Amino acid sequence: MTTAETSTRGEFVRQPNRFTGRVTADSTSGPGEGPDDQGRWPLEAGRYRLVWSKACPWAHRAVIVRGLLGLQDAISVATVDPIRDERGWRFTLDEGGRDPVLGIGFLAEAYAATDPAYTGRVTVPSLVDTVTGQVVTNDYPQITLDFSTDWAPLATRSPELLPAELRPEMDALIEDIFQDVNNGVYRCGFATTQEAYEEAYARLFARLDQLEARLAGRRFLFGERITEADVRLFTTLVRFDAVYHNHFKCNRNKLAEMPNLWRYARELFNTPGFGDTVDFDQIKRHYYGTHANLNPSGIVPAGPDLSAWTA
Ligand SMILES: N[C@@H](CCC(=O)N[C@@H](CS)C(=O)NCC(=O)O)C(=O)O
Repeated sequence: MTTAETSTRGEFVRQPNRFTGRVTADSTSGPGEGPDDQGRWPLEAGRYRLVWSKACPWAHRAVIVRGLLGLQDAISVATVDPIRDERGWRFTLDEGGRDPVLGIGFLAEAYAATDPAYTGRVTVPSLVDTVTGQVVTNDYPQITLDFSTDWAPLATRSPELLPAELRPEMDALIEDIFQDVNNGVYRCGFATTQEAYEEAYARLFARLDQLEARLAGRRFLFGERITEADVRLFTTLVRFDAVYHNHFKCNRNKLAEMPNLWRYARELFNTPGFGDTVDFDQIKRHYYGTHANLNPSGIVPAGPDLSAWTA
């Protein structure tokens, strides 16, 4: 299948993020006002709503970071149905099929309220302003960085997910993890030529081998402390055996066959804020039920046995 996100070589090329607003402490707008002349929305507890799907790794990372930083009272969360219909992400898990705060049935309504001409994919995570109903941002890499920095005045915990002294090395590592692992599994699954698939597969497993070696001498990616990089790697690893190994043909081996990565992923899973945000049922139903080109029957595999995550 060829889409707007397929290159002529059959590679999956992810669309850019349309909305890149920022909520900042130095916005000159007052409470309830829109962005200032530099596009900065005012920081306000309870004003913005994070729309996520439990299935989505990009949205999942935002929910984990929100929890680790203790931003639950500052940023509310709306959960969409893991299965989209032809109008996209929908609030069918909520009473009456509407988000109780935003009052909309589809995330696309917030996109239309922000940019009526928008024709791209409507994506989670999206941070939506409850005052205007507009999308502030769907820029998933920036959202978690902002939670650690701009949102710090409202955070009730301070785990230091982005220690300044680690930033240069961490920024390089999270870029490698994004290209080859987070997005790499999608590049395997959505490739439309053998060549593009094999290239993505080789890069994915070369990177996982490198991370496996890195974790031989480290508890987490940067030693004893959990950082943003761990959150980003975790959301792909936790979906690996349940979905990517089979559905996206990332099948050189399972995560459970890479001892250091497996030990690491399970330790994170059993850390408060990680495993308690994982819903394997919604993850599996989303992927296997959504990509009809990859899984025309829509049948959701019964396995694998996921009990080892909590053992
Ligand atoms: N905003 C990013 C990443 C977020 C993303 O792709 N989220 C997925 C779920 S994992 C989504 O919302 N997909 C909606 C769609 O494909 O229509 C993008 O546009 O690529």
